[in-house]
Amino acid sequence: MRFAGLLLAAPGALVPGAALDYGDAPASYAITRADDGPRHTLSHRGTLTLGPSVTEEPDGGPGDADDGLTSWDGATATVDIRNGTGRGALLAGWLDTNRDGHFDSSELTVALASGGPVRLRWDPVPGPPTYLRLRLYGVAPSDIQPTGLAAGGEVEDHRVAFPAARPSSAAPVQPVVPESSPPVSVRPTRTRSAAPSPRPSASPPSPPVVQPAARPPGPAQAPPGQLPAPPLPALLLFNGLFMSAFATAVRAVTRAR
Ligand SMILES: [Ca+2]
Ligand SMILES: [Ca+2]
Ligand SMILES: [Ca+2]
Repeated sequence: MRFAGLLLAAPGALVPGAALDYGDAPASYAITRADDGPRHTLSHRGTLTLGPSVTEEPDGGPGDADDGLTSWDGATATVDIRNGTGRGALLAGWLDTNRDGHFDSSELTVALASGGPVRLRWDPVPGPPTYLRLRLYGVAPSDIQPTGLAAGGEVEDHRVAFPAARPSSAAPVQPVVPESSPPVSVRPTRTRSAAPSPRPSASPPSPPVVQPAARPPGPAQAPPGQLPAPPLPALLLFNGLFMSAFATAVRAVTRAR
């Protein structure tokens, strides 16, 4: 992103061996001189800073004192700009919204900074903490980048968090009725006895069907054409009389001889 001509030029301050301010984000964001990390000469020390102060470091790394970010609500960063140069300045901020460990051009927001609080805003990206890089330029850069050398101003890296999502208020649970379902009408329950229903016109009830009981075993039936066998007591009586008559006849014959 180019802003050439947007700001008034300031006296060149890229003096070899000048004191420099670096960033202190994790290494993946590029912070050291070897990685062409962001660095600002301190030519405007005391007149153009993020917050009240700026520190000098030999190289990028932990230990930088950052005091320019005064508030952060998860989408808006409020930055305290101290600008005593009498000229305009430019504030650039990169928020690693996709949390890939790099500041991308799509994550850049800029604002003019004449002094006082300046707000930079991004679309909210709730989730784990991520990093925000602020660069304040006193000289219009030809190409605004999260890395490289700049004359004057300051760079600060901040680890920013996001507020926890508020639990939604418990809404009453509504029964789910498919739209295709027909409306359901509920009839009141009748508490008195119902009117006698008309008797069915069907035929009178059939008599109960009597199942045949098991018959005790009886005398065998004689086949057709034969006399039935006499019952056993009669047969025994007949045999007894026969034997008695036979014995009497035998005795008579014996006496006759
Ligand atoms: Ca500062
Ligand atoms: Ca990123
Ligand atoms: Ca710094």
